[in-house]
Amino acid sequence: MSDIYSIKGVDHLEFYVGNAKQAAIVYAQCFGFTTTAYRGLETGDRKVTSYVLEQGEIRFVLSSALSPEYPIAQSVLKHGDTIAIIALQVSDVATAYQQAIACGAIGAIPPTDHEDEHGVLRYAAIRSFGDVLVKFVDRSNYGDNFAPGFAARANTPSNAAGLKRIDHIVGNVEYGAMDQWVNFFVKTMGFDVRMHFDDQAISTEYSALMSKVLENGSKTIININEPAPGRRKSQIQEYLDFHYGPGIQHLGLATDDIVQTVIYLKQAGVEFLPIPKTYYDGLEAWVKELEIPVEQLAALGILVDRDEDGYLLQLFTKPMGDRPTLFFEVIERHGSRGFGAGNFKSLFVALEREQALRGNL
Ligand code: TYF
Ligand code: FE
Repeated sequence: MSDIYSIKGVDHLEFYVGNAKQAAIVYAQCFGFTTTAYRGLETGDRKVTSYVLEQGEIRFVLSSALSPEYPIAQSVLKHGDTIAIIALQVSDVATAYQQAIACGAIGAIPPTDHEDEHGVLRYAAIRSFGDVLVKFVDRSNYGDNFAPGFAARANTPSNAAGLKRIDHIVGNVEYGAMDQWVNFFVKTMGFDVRMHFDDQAISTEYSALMSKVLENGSKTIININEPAPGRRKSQIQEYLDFHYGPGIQHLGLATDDIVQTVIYLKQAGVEFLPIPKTYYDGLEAWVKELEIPVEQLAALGILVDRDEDGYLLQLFTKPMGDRPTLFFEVIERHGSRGFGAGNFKSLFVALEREQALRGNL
């Protein structure tokens, strides 16, 4: 299946934000990204301002509107700052688009060739859950620039926080809609379902969720969550209530040195979900064999999990904006291809403590 679609990986994620200039400062100063391209009034764009930020293989585009009727302004009004576009690199945009449409996807941008002095950038987009678009991008005939209309910023890309690549992208959809959207990615883009977590695996005393993991040949991973009924409001429902509909909940960002990454991020002011000290008292013996002492894991609030393939280290930021919607996960994998199922309970208890502080449990 995935061969026909030949998704090569994530090209970038585009955020629609209220103030791209300030968001760019946060991703640069706090998360260690470098601004590599820009469009706005100075480049002749009178509708949109965008900053392209890069670190390792990760590319974020932060866009804001210069007038209220523009779709980005509408998005910000409804969702607050959000990830609006998942852009995937494909080898054949027209085929990817036509296959998706033939399989029931709704078109957003038909296959388009955008030409400038750097060459031809080819793209198209389809709608997915909520207001999120999936964009297909082919930059194989386009030069060393982000896109037409963007001016390169003379910056040597840094890798300041050690963030290397997008490990996984997670979407939240409404109760009862998970399978529909999982099937959408399977049918329209050739993803395979790799794992699922039901509400038994992911429940606390109060609330629950269900989750399925999608993967394609290029190892692009998209997880879809839906709220499950529980005694209190699911964290997924809190997201849906504040995002005003489905959307992207978190990105797992991979590092090869989670200790250095977390030291950098914390020092720069990034706030992480507090993990109770009891989590570290209860760790199994295998954790003592790791290169990182348990005391250091505890001091930084790093979670550990393992399965038959290996282990992983992970931790989660608090929400990035005013609304309890988008957050980030930092993850270092050593063989494990899981998502930290062994941490779900502790993690969700920690998330619910924050949810309660917001009056939303
Ligand atoms: O991506 C995952 O599956 C893990 C665990 O609301 C997770 O990061 C799942 C749901 C959620 C928060 C974290
Ligand atoms: Fe995750």
